[in-house]
Amino acid sequence: MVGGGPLAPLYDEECSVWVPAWEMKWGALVHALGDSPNYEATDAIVATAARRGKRLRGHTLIWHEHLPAGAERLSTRADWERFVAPHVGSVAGRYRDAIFEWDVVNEAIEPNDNGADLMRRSPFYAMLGPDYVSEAFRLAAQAAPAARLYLNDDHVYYAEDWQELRRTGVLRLLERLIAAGVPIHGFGMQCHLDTRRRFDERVFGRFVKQLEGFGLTLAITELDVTEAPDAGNRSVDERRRRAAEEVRKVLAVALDSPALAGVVTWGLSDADSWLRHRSPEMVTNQGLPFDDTYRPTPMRDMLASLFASTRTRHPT
Ligand code: 9MR
Repeated sequence: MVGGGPLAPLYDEECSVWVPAWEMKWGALVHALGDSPNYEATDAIVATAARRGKRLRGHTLIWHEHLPAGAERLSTRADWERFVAPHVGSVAGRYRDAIFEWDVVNEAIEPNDNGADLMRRSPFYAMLGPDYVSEAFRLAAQAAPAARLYLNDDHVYYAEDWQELRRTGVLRLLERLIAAGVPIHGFGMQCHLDTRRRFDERVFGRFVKQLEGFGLTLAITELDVTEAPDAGNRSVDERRRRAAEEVRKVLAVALDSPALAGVVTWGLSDADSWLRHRSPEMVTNQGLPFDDTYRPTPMRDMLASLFASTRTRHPT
């Protein structure tokens, strides 16, 4: 959540934590494989955050999207040693004192790729198999020993079977990492919510308890709501209220957990939301705490009242 224009005062007033949604990704730092990284934008973000007294989440060291040109073809351990390990070490190391927590690996789970381990078949998987995750966490811990290190993923909070399978994938991976003594501190739950899905607080509550049982913290890392495809003839006000209610259902359960470490929305204003660009029916989506003219929506008030009413003392 970093930018200028009308958003700048909102970033200041509304947020204690900032996350660059774009600039720290590998493909943003390195245009084509073999180029040296360009840290101009990220250095500027780090400097602004320090000046404004904001803490920075790092997003993300390893992701199968937004790669440098050519990286989709990487497939051997030698490729990992030559390209990926130096990337993780240099970004995490450069910002070791500036970034308090990192999404080290983003979106590692993909049951649709049909692996028995439910993991995504990405170039990283091709290079090291499932061990790429533990390698990445070890490299990040070496380079940034004080940072809290997260596995980040999505679609693990609704009751549908396909989300249950994703929960199983996440829990199995976390279990393996913890058993192997990998330096991991938390699970980041993106929370791209969707009013078309079925929420069951018992199902989600059980998953949160399982994460707690691992001794990990939980962060909500990319909160927003898809509601437009389900909008019917409702007024915009009504649609915003529904989006706020979607947030309430999920966050009430998460905020009840002593493991919850923080909540981050994916952008502040609908005008700048990635959701608006997903399909023609999404161009009027109402899914963030500020509307197109940067006025607060019911979601903003809902978040404020949820935060005010939580009795949990959260660790970060
Ligand atoms: O919102 C982000 C968009 O601006 C970028 O173009 C895109 C590619 O870098 O990434 C979007 O953020 C994604 C996040 O990094 C991971 N989870 C899904 C988000 C939406 O696609």
